[in-house]
Amino acid sequence: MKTTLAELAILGGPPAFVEPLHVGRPNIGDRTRFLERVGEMLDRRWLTNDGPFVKEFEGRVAALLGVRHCVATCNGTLALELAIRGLGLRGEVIVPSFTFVATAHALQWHGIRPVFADVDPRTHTLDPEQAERAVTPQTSAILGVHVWGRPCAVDALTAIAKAHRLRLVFDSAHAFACSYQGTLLGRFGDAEILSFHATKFFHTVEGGAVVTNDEDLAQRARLMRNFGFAGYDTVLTLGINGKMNEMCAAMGLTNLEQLDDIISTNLRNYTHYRRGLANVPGVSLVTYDPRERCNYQYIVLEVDEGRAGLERDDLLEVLRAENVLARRYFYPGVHRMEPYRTLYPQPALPGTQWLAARVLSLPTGASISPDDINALCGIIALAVTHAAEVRATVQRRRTAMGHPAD
Ligand code: T4K
Repeated sequence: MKTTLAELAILGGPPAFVEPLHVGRPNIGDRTRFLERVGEMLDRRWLTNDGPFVKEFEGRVAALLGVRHCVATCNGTLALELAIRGLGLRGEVIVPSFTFVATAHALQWHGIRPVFADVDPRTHTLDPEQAERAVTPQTSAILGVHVWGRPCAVDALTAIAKAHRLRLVFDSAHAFACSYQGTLLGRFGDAEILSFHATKFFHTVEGGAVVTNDEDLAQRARLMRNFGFAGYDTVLTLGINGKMNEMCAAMGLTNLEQLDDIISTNLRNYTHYRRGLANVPGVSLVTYDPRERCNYQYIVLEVDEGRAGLERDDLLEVLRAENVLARRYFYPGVHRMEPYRTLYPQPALPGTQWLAARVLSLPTGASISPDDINALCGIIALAVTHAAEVRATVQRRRTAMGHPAD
């Protein structure tokens, strides 16, 4: 545990961690069980195309979430695309800019303009009032994102979608096993989409799903996922290859068996971070509502420069020097990325910009121990205690490296 300024790596001390700590280090479930399943798959010689593991996985996810249909896909972005196509979205879709770029890309890829509306900086999710203001005659849907697994204002967005006759989709890439007012997410709006990417607390290596209670949508998504095939030689619609393979489903089934353990580990980590950062001025941990079910997969800080004496980016450099690969999810906001900043005039999104300048995601999951977390929190506390010296050092380094401001 570092206790003096000189020990900080940014001031010349040795890095606290020999191996880098990653934000998205995958959780690996029971290897023996996974390899048994891989063995079964090889023996069966059925590797993809709606195989038995995929069917079992879909059934288990649907049952867990209490939703009628789960259509598993090769990734979350493709699941978004199937929902977009399957629901016939067009024109404009209202979406937050404070999200991973895939949320908007999936729309733009299909010639639909993502219209960015601001988020509520307290919740980090789409502000319903701002979403409603963005409705135009071209709007076909609202696409809300349950950022960090904290649910959007589901009821308010549902009412707006109904009032304007819009489709409502939720990007639940972060929100597997999280609830809204006690009901697990996955059955709200016309559809929700999940990501099971390796960096998610629960993963299938690569994977995703459309979950919905809409029978027609599920049927269309299934068809489109497999080139539109309805039989050996019958193609009913335009389709794509969006299938989940058996290896990924085997990983998913194995990890599902340990879902509760993974969540407990995340909760343990969250509790340690909370304790470790409780008395650090200007550095606050984004909290989760204890009345809701939550996967606790993201540990997110907000850095208030005025109180901490450090900017978020200063802290990022301090941590990187210690071999902690913290991430600025979701900087700078999708509306300030290409192609959106060039293609469309972008509105000022003060809530999004305020957040994008302050947030920092930290490592969690099974690969990080309570001792690691204590050491990491100690580094943050030390940097804030000596904010002026740390800041001066960071600025000198930036100037020496030729980029005075990021
Ligand atoms: N909607 C939302 C709201 C999303 O957050 C995402 C994905 C999507 C939609 C789309 O879902 P998918 O189509 O991806 O299923 C990562 C993930 O790749 C991405 O899935 C995730 N969101 C996003 C928040 O994080 P990057 O570009 O930051 O990944 P990368 O390569 O920088 O990796 C993150 C960290 O994890 C690194 O420090 C390396 C470490 N890592 C990564 C992998 C893959 C490992 O240690 N081992 C690994 O196997 O996007």
